[in-house]
Amino acid sequence: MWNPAVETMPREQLRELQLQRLKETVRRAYEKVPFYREKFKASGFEPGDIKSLDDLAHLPFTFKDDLRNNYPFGLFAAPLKEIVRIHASSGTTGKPTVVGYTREDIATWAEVVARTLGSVNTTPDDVVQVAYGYGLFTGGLGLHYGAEKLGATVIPISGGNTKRQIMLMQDFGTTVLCCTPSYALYIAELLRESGIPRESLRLRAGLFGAEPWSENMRREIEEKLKIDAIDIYGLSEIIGPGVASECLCKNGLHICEDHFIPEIIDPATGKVLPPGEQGELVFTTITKQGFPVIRYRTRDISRLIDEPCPCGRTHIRMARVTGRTDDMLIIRGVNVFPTQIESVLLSIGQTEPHYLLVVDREKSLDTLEVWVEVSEALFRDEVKGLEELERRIHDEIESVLGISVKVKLVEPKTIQRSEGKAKRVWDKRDLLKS
Ligand code: DLL
Repeated sequence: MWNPAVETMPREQLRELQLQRLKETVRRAYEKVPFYREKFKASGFEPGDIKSLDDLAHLPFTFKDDLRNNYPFGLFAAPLKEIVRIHASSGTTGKPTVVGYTREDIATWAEVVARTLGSVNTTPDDVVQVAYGYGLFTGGLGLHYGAEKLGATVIPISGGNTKRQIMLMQDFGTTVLCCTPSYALYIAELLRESGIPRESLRLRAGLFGAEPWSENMRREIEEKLKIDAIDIYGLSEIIGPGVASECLCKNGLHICEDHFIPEIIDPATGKVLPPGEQGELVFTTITKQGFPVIRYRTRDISRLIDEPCPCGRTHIRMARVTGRTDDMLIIRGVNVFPTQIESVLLSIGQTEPHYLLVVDREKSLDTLEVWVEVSEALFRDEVKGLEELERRIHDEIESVLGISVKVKLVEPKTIQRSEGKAKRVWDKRDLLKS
């Protein structure tokens, strides 16, 4: 554990710390950011009204659109001369959302990422290969600073060039791999194809996040790479990676509650839901100086787990994110998450872990086609075997989703690989609209 004093802090003490920091943050946002001041005033709220943590629920939400409307620096709470770093996440439409960090924020970020790395017992003896993208995306530099703070040896290779990734993994003795789960599988695949013996690697753990993945995908990665695969979560609007990370119990992600207060709300009504109930994650930063965010609607779907964890950490856990309220597919009125389909595919196990969901509209009726790659051997197999597999996948997906789907088995390497976040959905309905 990187910071046992904080990570195992008694909850009562943690709540006191949160309240004090929340008060400071709300005041800072009110005083420094006109957007928050106007919003608070409109809802009849003054910073002095925060008397307990429960009062947070009276504050208005912040949405991604608020960031866009205040592009680029409108929500910064520090002058640009105090901002030492800017990151941005590419929006699907128009301008990116921009975030800024003061020197103190960068230190906070390194601290929370060091905890993420500490969850797999990373020490200065470890060699950490950061294969998340470096650049405006927070993945690369986020993991980088955390690993350096911890004193590990960092390989800042960024994403892509998989052959080189593997060569350096062998030559430099990488022990901890950081990348998206889909890229981890891609690396595993290339390892197998190149006939590289697993013994030539020292790899023991992987910190995977930035996109939704499933328990079955974890199993697949752990088996193929023979490592502990840990789910790590974060978003640039809050800080980047480091917001939450699983411990080796692999049963929910501990949120760094001394820096971020989580809530789960009903996305339709905005009402706060109790621990255990599924809804949309909302975060409030309580230590950030450059870019404090109050009640940010992440659109990510999860639930909070407030039972004690055997690892000894006292910080609350969030369940693995199953999807988003916005990129959740709605097909003929049914909510469909790509991870549900991924789970079915991986549990059947006769296909490769590469798939694409193709959504279309025929005569105003939504259609869903699931393209899945099969192995070379199976593809060359007799048609009957393929038909049987297709039927089996079809039946299982239909029974899970309750809607009809078409399954198409495709040749190996047909579906585009990703070196960053995987693209699992091709929604042709959008194309029809534009
Ligand atoms: O993806 C930060 C990050 C980098 C997290 C590296 C973990 C590792 P953004 O590009 O702003 O930031 O995207 C944030 O990605 O709202 C989720 O929808 C999704 N996401 C991130 N981690 C997970 C995860 C980075 N472990 C958005 N499981 C978030 C599911 C995740 N979704």
